[in-house]
Amino acid sequence: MSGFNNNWYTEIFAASGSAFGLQVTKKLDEVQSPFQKIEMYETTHFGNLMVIDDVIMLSSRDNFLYHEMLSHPVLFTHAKPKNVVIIGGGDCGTLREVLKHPNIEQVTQIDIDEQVTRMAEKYFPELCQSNNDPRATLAFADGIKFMREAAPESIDVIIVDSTDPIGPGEGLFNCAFYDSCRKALRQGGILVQQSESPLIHMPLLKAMRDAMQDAGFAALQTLLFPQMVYPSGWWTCTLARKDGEFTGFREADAAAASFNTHYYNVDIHKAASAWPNFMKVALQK
Ligand code: SPD
Repeated sequence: MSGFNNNWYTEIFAASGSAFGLQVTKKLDEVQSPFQKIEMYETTHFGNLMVIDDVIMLSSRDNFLYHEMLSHPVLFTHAKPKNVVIIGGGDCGTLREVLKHPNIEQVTQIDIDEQVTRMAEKYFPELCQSNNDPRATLAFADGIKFMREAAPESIDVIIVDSTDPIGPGEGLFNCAFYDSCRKALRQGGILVQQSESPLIHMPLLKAMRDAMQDAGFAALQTLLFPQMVYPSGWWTCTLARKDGEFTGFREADAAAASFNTHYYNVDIHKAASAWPNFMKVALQK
């Protein structure tokens, strides 16, 4: 069973017969919110660690990989993004990355669980440093309902920074949700969602892509990146265009970006879209 034992936090991935562990100096906190159990640990080498319902969400040391890849590729692919909705993302790491883009005028973050943000403010203050940016609105509500009720053609970019598809995040991985997102996007709009490990979650990745296509998205692009604290250490996000094709990204703008990133750059963006052969085989229609 996943959990804290003998100064190690270990997450067991039973379906793939594997596990990942981090050495812990102390348990910092545990809260049972109305939605989920949230734990915080201080680790020996990875800074603080957030675990939700026994699944590792982020560490201080390596969250930049995930948060940058969920933000910058989609924002440099959209022709002119002005307003962004983040579904989930309560630790505010994705929000911080999005707000680095000076052309973004408005970001609304909808996480169902306020407790995640309150604990991130305490244990990951660096991720919450832009929460008071006047362009940002933090709401604590049901992201599925929010998207269902969103005004048609009102959003440029939707970022789904969710947990795995169990618990409160489950309804963020199906055709009905993607259909709401597609309707809420403006022409040229793009959805991006974390889409799990290519090595051990291929059926889920395929099901997500199929559901996005069934919901009417015109084109998909799955990007790969490393993420040590998630199962297999290799992760993906999938972009879905409301219309048109993926024909590249605003490379010159990305190269001239006025802000710092630890992982993302033009070469990484290009490389992230290269698929290994096993993915080409598994995901061909
Ligand atoms: N297996 C865990 C996947 C969790 C992905 N979301 C993490 C949220 C970080 N903002």
